[in-house]
Amino acid sequence: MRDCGGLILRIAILGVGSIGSLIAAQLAKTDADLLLYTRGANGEVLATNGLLFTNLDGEIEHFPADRWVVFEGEIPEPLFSCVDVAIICGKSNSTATLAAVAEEMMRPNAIAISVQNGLGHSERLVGRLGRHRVLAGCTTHGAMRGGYGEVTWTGRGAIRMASLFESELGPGDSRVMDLIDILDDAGLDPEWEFDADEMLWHKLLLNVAINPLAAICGVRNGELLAQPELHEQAFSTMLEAAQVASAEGVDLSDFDCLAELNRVLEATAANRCSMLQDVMAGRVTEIDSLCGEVVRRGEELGIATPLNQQLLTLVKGIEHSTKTG
Ligand code: KPL
Repeated sequence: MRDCGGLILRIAILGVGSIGSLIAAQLAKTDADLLLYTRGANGEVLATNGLLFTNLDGEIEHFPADRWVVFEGEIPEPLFSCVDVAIICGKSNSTATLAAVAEEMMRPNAIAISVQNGLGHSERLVGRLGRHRVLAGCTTHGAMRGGYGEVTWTGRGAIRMASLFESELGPGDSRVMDLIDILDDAGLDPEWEFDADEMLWHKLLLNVAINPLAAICGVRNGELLAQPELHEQAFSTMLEAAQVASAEGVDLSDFDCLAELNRVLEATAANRCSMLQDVMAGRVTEIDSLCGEVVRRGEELGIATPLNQQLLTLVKGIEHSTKTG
C-alpha cells in the first residue's frame, strides 16, 4: 500500500446493501477506519453482531461489530467533517439523501465516489459537494445479501473510476492515488478509466440488458446465458440502449456489447442481480435510472426505445403489485 504519510484513511460507506457490504468486508481487511451509514435492521445487526461474509472461495469470514462505526439518520457531531473518502453505494433513489450525509461527514479536501447503478449520480454529488471533490464510478463486482448482516461475494469484477473534471480531480491527485491504493489493497480491483461517460454508459448497457429481465423472470444471471431466448432479449435491449448512447456522442467503438455481456453473465452467473434482490425484498428498484433514463434520453433525441420502455413498464408493474399486495 502507498505510504499516506503514516495517516490512516477514514472511509465512509454510505448505503450498505450488497455492494456496500462487500466493500465494507474487503476494506475491513486493510488498515482503513470505517464508518457505515445504513438503515434499519441491517444496521442494527452490523452494529451488534458484525458482518458474515462469504468470500469467492466459499469461506465464511466474520468481521466483528467493533471493526466499524455504524450510524443512521442524523449525523452525530463528532462525525462531522471527519472522513477522507465517501463511497456512495446506496440505491439510485437515495442519492440526494446520501449526498447530504456525505457533505456533513467529509473533510474539506475529502473525495466522494458513487459506485451506484444508473446515470446522473455523480452530477448530483457534484451539485452538493463541488467539482473538485467528486469522481464518477461504478462496479461490476457481484454480491448478494443473505439475512441481515450477511453477504456473499458472487462474482469478481472491478471498481472503475474516472474524473468528471480532470483539471479538478485527476488520476495524479494524491487523494485519488490513496483511494486506488486502498481499494487495491482490499482486493477490490480498482481500475482508472479515461472517460466518465463511456464508463457509466458501459455499465448502464450491462444493467439494462441483465437486471430487468432477470428480475421479471426471477432468474440468476447465468440463466440469461443458458436460455437462448432470454440471451437474445438481453442483447437486443442492450443494443437499443447503445443507439441512445451513440446519439449522445458516447464512443462505443471499443466496447464489444456481446463479448461484455457474456463476460459479465459468466462472471456473475450465480448472482441474483440487484434488481431481482430488490423485487424479492419488496423494495423500489433502480429501473427509473436504468431503462427509465434510456427511454427519457431516447425521447429527447427522437430515438424509439420500445424494448427499454416495455421493461420499464413491467418492472414498474411488479413494484406496484408488491406495494398493493
Ligand atoms: O451490476 C449488477 C447488478 O446486479 O446490479 C450486475 C453486474 C449485473 C451483477 O449482478
